[in-house]
Amino acid sequence: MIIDERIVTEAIAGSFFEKFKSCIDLDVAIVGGGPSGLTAAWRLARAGRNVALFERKLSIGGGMWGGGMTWTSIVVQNEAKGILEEAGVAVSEYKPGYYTADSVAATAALAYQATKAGAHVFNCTSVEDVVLREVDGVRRVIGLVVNSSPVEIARLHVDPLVLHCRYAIECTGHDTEMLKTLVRKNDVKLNTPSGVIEGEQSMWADVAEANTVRYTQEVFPGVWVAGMAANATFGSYRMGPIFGGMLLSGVHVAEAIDALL
Ligand code: 48H
Repeated sequence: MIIDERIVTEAIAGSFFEKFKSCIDLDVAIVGGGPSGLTAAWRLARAGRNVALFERKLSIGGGMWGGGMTWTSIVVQNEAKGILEEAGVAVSEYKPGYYTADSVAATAALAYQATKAGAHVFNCTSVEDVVLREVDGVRRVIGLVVNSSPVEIARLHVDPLVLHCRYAIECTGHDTEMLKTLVRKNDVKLNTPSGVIEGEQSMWADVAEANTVRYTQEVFPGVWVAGMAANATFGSYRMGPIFGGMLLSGVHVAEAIDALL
């Protein structure tokens, strides 16, 4: 076979822009490709929803690749073990209720399941703003403003593009970056005790793990928070390298939004 470079170029441009065009009107847009975002993308795509995930970095996976302190093992508790197993990851019991898994295998498996189920993943793409509109008298986020991460990193003055979505999920982890932008640029009140982002507290794994799921909520019309961002938004604790809460939060947000759609 003789390889024609022009066909390679045309194939990449054609297939990418087909994918991008199919995401201009999404059911769900996920911001951040860590474990919570990937799990939500997997479950929503599997439920037949048109879902896209936007990740700033070249690699999706967020904080899961490195396990604890770069030691590539993660821990999940009883309640979340089945999610990893369903994704095809081998888990082994360390002590009753505590399971370990290879962090690289777990991250790769979640990414594989999400893309295999049909989630559209855009790596190297930063969400830099939201689209806020009044719908039936209520202000609501109805879309995302996205840009190429290299543009953002090089601080080039290049305008972004815009996608609409019925729901957005804030999965940017500790930084709650998308929510911070929503609050900074607009006079809005969140569904938190103070009406703003409460901020993350120091380590308390037990409470934090339960709270990650408890605080996986719609925090503003059209915006759900999941994973570490849910904890940080509602003023809960960090939990270290136990990842069950992230996975359970991803499942929970997917089921809740799927039920609303
Ligand atoms: C596009 C963005 C943007 C943006 C950020 O941090 P993550 O892994 O998030 P979670 O919540 O799925 O998992 C949290 C977990 O990794 C963790 O940090 C834990 C358990 N910590 C406990 C502790 O005690 O420290 O992933 C968030 C992703 C990252 O990949 C970012 O690059 C990405 O979001 N991101 N993507 N547009 N504006 N901001």
